[in-house]
Amino acid sequence: MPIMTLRPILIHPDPRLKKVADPIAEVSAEIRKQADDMLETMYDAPGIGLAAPQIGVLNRLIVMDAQRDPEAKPAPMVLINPEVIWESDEKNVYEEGCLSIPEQYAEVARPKLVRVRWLDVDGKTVEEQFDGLWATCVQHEIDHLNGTLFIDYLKPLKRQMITRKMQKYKRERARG
Ligand code: K2U
Ligand code: ZN
Repeated sequence: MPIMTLRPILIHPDPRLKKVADPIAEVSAEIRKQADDMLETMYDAPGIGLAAPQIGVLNRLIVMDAQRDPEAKPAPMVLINPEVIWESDEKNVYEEGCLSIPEQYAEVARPKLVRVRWLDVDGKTVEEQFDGLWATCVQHEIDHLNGTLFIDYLKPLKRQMITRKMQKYKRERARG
């Protein structure tokens, strides 16, 4: 079992969460180590998704496991340079949260179905269609790679309110 490292998750507002992440040129041992660390950090949070910018790494790597059934075994996924190649017109509304915006939730409408193409850890190109919570999650994670947070879909007043709460949360956390 490789040594995995828990990585600190950046909290909004943070300029690194608003940047567009860089494509990954080759799937190296470092990239595979990053993916392992991100999976461990995601399960520890706990969460069902995590994008590299959330641990302060500005490359295009996301991990997901939206398998919610505690009896079923985990279904970890590593998506390198993921891109949405088709999305349904039909929308789905989900009350989203974000590990970088703790304890804030709001309804976001997104395409119900998405087809995504990515590189897997063996450097193979994969294409898959997602629906349900997996579809919501993969779109939420790909947004992170483009510097978009779920609060960017909200009305300005609601977004400002959440940002102010996070600034307070970070001040109090800094004071320890
Ligand atoms: O990217 C992240 O911050 C992890 C997100 C992923 C996510 C957000 C909204 C909807 C689907 C996925 C979550 O914080 S993971 C926590 C969670 C767990 C179960 C259902 C929704 C969110
Ligand atoms: Zn998030």
